[in-house]
Amino acid sequence: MTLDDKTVAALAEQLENAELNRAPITKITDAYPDLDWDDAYAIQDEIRRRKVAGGAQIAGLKAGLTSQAKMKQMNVSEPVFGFMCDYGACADGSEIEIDRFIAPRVEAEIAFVTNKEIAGPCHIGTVLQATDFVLPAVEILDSRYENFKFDLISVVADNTSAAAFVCGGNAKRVQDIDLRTVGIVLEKNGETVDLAAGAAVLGQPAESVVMLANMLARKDQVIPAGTFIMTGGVTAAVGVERGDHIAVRFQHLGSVSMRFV
Ligand code: OOG
Ligand code: MG
Repeated sequence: MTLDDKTVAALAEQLENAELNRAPITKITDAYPDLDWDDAYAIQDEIRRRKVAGGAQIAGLKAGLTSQAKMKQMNVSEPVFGFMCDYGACADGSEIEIDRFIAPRVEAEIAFVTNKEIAGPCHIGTVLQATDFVLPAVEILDSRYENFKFDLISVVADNTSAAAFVCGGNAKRVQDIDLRTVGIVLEKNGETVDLAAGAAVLGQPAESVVMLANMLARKDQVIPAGTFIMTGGVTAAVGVERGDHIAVRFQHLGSVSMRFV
């Protein structure tokens, strides 16, 4: 950790204001090149504290940069973790105001909902045993940095670009589906723009939950029972504009769609 509490608080405030005012800022490592992981998560934790103090509820947790496609797209090699707020939840099939965002991108994800506490260090067996069901989702990302110019440390501080999410389709018991071979097709305005299989995420999306639990264990935290977890984009993230219709078709899990207005 290189920052004092005052600087953490100031950077968290800058990032939250960038989100609230849709006014992107330069990546924080420009001003603080020596920031480390602990600094980045301390800033993210402070944003979370501010949100909860302001009346928002935490709707779930997320892992990001868990697929080869995303790691390549972002030129990084390690997953990152963040949280989602209740006000980011959008209904399946709904119209979403594009002006809520700075430069939104969408990506297909498989979400887990737990029914038991998961304490790391753990393994995939622990995660599968504690999973109530899985369901298809789309994450709407929005970086608070200008032109998405960021590095891993900056994106963690910015709550991993979390902005909104849509869940839909059919929930399935995790033991009734082979998540590795689930086919996923991302369509924009009726055209296929990307496709993937569940194995794109760390070989099996449940591994994202393992990594999340293990990361939290280093901070003496657990994944509580009943947690909604987005396991990371299986496809690359695709930019959207006003008028765009997005539909993601998940084999066995139904589809998720939305229109940006
Ligand atoms: C970082 C967030 C990555 C995912 O699922 O890979 C993420 C970004 O691309 O802005 O949520
Ligand atoms: Mg994501």
